[in-house]
Amino acid sequence: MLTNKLLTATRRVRETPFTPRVEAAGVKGYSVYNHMLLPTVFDTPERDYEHLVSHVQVWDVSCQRQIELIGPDATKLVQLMTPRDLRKTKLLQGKYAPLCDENGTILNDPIIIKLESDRWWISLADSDIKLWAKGLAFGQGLNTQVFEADVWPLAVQGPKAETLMSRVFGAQVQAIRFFHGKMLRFMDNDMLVMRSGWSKQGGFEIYLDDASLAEPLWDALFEHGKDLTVRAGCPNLIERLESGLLSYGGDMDDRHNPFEVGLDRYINLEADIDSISLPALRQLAGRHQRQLVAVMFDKTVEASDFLLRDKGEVVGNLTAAAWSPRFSQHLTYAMVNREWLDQHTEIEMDGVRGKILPIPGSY
Ligand code: THG
Repeated sequence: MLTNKLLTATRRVRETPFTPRVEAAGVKGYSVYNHMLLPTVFDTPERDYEHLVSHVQVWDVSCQRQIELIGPDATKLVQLMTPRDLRKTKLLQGKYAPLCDENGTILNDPIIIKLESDRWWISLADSDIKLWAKGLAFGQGLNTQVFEADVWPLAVQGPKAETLMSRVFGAQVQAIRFFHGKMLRFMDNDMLVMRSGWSKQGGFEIYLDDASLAEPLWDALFEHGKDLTVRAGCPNLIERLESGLLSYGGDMDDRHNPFEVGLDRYINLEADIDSISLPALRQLAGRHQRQLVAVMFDKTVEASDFLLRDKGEVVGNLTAAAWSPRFSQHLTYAMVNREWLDQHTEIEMDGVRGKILPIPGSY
């Protein structure tokens, strides 16, 4: 099925039920995410971006795998895994919640979705959380099943997403609040539709749980979206940087804690909950030595080494960079030394001036 032979197709790199349509749409590149294909470009990153911020795109984000926890102790297990207080989560509500280990280190930054009182999905970023969850369940003697569900999320993103989704699923989609979901009907099947997605252009994610409906669903979105200029798309580096979204494995990984990357906004240090990372995180609060920030440069900086330099002195590492059409600036994310950060709001790298800003921020 793969046409881009730079990535050899093997059974370890999993296709998705949408792959035939993604291929037919002319995908130009893939990445591998949770051992599954993730499209990365359809035209050019710049043209994909312009289309995303103007129209509506359909994204195969099946690689956002769902780890399902089900059983009497499922709620206990999911709360052990995250320092975000999940007690008030409503049915079919999602919460962006870091997963941290006993040292307060970030293992993943998923969306956690409550399906039933004793049934949860952890909608993963790219790391092998099923093994950690199974180990915890076994080690703690919890009565919970842990498995990767046969679910393939399809995102519909862009300013015209609500119009398109209303045509396919009915006007009910308009009543869905941000990070909440509804079970909606498509071809006599109920599927979870949530207002979410890895862009800030507005949109929804459809949690498809019947692979045989993948191509009919894709085709319905394209048939109803012709006049909306619908096309295939994928998470876009330029858009996500402008929107302040973090990428696990890129901007952060299991060497960082939530304070260093601004995810402490999504944890509840004071909550009276049983979460294995909270004791360590309470100790770490305010003590971190480095910080992820946005650095906006007047002109493109050539940092082939991905080092951030201030007048020649290395002060941090770039984690991502792209030219931003919205700000007409070269927008980068960088992990910087906090002592240096406390004394600087500007930087000069290879003669190019940059401004240092928080993520997410009003750049
Ligand atoms: N959708 C689903 N699963 C996912 C992602 C997704 N798993 C992997 C990855 N993306 C997880 N990372 C993020 C990061 C940010 C957001 C969503 C997923 C996000 N954040 C909002 C913000 O930053 O403003 C809101 C967070 C909140 O208020 O709770 O949307 O995209 N299914």
